[in-house]
Amino acid sequence: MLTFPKDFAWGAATSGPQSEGNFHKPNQNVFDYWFEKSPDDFYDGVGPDTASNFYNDYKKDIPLMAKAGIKALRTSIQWSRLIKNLDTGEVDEAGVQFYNNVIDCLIENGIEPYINLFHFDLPVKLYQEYGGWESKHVTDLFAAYAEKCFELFGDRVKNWFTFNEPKVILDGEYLYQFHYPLLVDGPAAVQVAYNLNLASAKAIEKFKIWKENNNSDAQIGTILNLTPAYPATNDPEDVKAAHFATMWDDNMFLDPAVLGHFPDELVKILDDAGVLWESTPEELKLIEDNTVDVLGVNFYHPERVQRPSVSPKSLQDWMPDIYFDNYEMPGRVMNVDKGWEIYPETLYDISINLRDNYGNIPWFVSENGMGVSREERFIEDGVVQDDYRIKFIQDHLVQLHKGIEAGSNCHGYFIWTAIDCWSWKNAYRNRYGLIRDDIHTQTKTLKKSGHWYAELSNNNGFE
Ligand code: BGP
Repeated sequence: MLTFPKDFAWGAATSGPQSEGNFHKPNQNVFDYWFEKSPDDFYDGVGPDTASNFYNDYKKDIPLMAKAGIKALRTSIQWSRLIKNLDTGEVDEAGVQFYNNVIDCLIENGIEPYINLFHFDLPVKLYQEYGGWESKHVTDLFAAYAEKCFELFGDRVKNWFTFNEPKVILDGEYLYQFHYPLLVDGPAAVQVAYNLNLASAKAIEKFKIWKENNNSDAQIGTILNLTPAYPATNDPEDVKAAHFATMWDDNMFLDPAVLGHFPDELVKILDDAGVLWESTPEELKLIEDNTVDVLGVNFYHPERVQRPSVSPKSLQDWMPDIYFDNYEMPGRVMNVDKGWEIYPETLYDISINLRDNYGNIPWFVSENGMGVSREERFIEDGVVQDDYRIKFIQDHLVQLHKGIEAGSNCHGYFIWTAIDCWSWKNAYRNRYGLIRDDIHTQTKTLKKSGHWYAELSNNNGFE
């Protein structure tokens, strides 16, 4: 039996834009806007409007989550739905009511709410009017929105998070064109990275004041997708490339969030390349003073990296691609449907890295999961027989447990996701849920993994 520490949180993660659907919309977010403009960019032409219908179904969905053993749910508030006037911060009453209902319903069902404030869903107006995350004004608006959330829901929410996967915002929106506005602009991506760190610190500053004034014992963190890079060979050029990739993909957010400063080496490289962000000493001090209490780690796959093949001269502008290339390691185990490598050992490496280099910060796995297409193939007796997902979770938990035994301060595991949900661009192609959603009828049923997860969570471990 592999037993986890007492009070280990067995959870699931989702997000507002991917689950709620059919929401009364005081504002559009970038995904609403993009889908309306170009439905063909989305798999099967399916957009975020329906998602898994959580807005209408939460009263049925939440008890089902409890049945799958989920004791904590990480979801997000949509800025575009909660705030009616994005400049003044005036709230939308229907939005406030909905999030109040959800939080209450979770608590009534014995599920601890973990609330994240931003899951890629920028209100499109803030992009169109101010340039989105390139603008420092938007970082102030974000902090004001965060403060509003603490005031509205802080009497019941004890676990807050500023951002989900800020690195994906750069990758998707400013470098590799998989999220709106589909730009290719390396220098802007660098500024956005800085501004997202700044926005997180500003929200944490507001949180601390709110916490003090309200005598609260809540905590705040951020959620990072860590993808440590392993070099293709021991050749110093490959090792150097992997070192840069880890700094760029992980440490650019991990270091400021936990240690309060950017990695000196990365700052020097960006400065030498003439693309370093604009910062002020006051902002850097704010980042230093407002580190996280807790870290959420989304882990899906590591990176395999080799020396770069791109010559800087072949690019019009600076891109991180001049420092490293991805490497398709022969023989690696792949989730073919999603195209991601499966290598649970990295979770152990992350545990040890956080223990040794980040002050053994309290952390939890805030997302980990397996996306599989056409799961109806595996239905028997009305239940998806997803043994592959159970094995995937077990293999990752073995490595996590090893990390905890070695002293890493991990206190939870959150599967992505509770109920099959809508995914950015992929729509419903890859399903991740412990609970199947028949999207034609919005009928939701536990998969085999849902029944198994309930046992796991009730036993605090597995045989
Ligand atoms: C993470 C995101 C989630 C979720 C998940 C699965 O990066 O935080 O929002 O979507 O990945 O990825 P996908 O839905 O693209 O298969």
